Amino acid sequence: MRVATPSLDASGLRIALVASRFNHLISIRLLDGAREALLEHGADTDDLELFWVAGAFEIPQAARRIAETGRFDAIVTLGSVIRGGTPHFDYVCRGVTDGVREVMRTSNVPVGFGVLTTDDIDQALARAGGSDGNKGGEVALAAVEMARLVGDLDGNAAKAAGSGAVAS
Ligand code: INI
Repeated sequence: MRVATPSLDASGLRIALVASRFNHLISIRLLDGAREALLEHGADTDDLELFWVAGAFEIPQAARRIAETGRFDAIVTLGSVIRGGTPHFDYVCRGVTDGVREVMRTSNVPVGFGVLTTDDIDQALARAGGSDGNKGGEVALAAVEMARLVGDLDGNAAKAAGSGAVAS
């Protein structure tokens, strides 16, 4: 059986990061986690490009246009939606999750979903480099793994590097 082994090798991959300015304090921590994980896994800083948007609701449109440029192998979305006293939280959460899923479904570019949806700021801080780790890093590596998988399925040897076939 051919097994496409997962690869977290980010070398040579062009990766776009889309970050929300809303709850900026959380976004910059997620961004630090994502950048650190990508560089640790071989990404070149010149291959990373950061796009700021106003809020999480804007992330899907930015991700869609970034995917359409054809310039990137993966997209990492970063932000946080923190529950307030109104249903607005639910609409923004639904907008960003449905929107990002749609970009993944309709484009060939993997999109890492790094938008935290939490009840309060402490839960967000815990997941943005605090006691629960840094979701920015985890999401960035998930996007790298998907970019390698897509490269493998596309028969793109350069993009599939590292996700070689092994017999088992
Ligand atoms: N945007 C966020 O990224 N996080 C939030 O918690 C949030 N809340 O709570 O309102 C938020 N709202 C702004 C929204 O994403 C859009 O930027 C705005 O509606 C303009 O389109």
